[in-house]
Amino acid sequence: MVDHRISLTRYLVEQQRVHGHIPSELRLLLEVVARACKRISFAVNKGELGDVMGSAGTENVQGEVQKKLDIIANETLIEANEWGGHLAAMASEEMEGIYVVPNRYPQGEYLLMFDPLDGSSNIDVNVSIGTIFSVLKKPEGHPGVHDNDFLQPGNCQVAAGYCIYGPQTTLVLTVGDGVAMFTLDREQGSFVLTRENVRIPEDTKEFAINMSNVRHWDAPVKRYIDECLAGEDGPRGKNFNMRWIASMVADVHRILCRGGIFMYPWDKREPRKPGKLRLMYEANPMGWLVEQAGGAATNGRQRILDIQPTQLHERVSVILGSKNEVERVTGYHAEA
Ligand code: P6P
Repeated sequence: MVDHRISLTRYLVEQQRVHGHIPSELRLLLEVVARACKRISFAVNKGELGDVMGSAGTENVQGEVQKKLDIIANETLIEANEWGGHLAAMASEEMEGIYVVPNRYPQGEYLLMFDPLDGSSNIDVNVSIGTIFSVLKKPEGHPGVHDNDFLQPGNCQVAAGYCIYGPQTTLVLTVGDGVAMFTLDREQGSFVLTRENVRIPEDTKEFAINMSNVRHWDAPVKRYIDECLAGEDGPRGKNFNMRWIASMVADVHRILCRGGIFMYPWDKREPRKPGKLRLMYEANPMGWLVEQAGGAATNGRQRILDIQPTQLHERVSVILGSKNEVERVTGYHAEA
């Protein structure tokens, strides 16, 4: 049977030529990122057989123990992208500073940020993990690249996506024309379009939050979750289910596929930290994907994509998913 599904390459060419959404430089960059994700997928799927499990015995800039696969994924993305001529620089959760494309390679006009392997605490227990990426244009007007060039709000992104390494390896992408999903065909070694114009239901009965933190939450979050737990006898008049995979990519993928609300809010364990998740390469790309699918993403008080970054690795409180639920939680913050 001839497979009539279209490839990632054809989808991107059509976004470039037919819809005029993206220039060829960006199309080529996204194809390189996809190839890097394919290589990471093969490394992840080796597991114990590939000497890729466990810790690398080092810490990253976040003070988190690095897994071997964190480093493999980071290096794969850098090696794949540094020579192509599409990028001026990269930034990664695993690296303190920005990585400027070496002079021996042509400089491009894009900035690529990524969390090379999100959810890496799940690597050793065979639970889905993923790569998250975000693309910005380098600001005009000055030669070279400065750290501050990366400090653009999420509403300036020109592309965003993730690749989830689960039972299937699926690349999920937006270039501002809705959300498309591509499943890796391991026989052909290529990503094939399996869903496009993804829509998140505006209502849901499923929330995702780490309940072990309940005693640390702010009142609006506690109010929302208490109401969900009260079920059909409570103010919501319906029962809710809970999911927490502790892999943002997996929780967001579920929400893109069937709706739900994901919350990693500020809590009083470390009151000076606005939240646990990072703005530039987790909340912004996921926030744009969710909005492009008809959902919403706030930090409890404002749209995540409107936040003006002040630091490369800054953290943010994240409430995203089904529009009506996110608006409810954000409304509770406004009332507080
Ligand atoms: P906790 C993974 O470490 C991560 O950054 C996200 O992918 C995930 O949603 C969250 O942290 C899980 O955090 O505190 O539940 O382990």
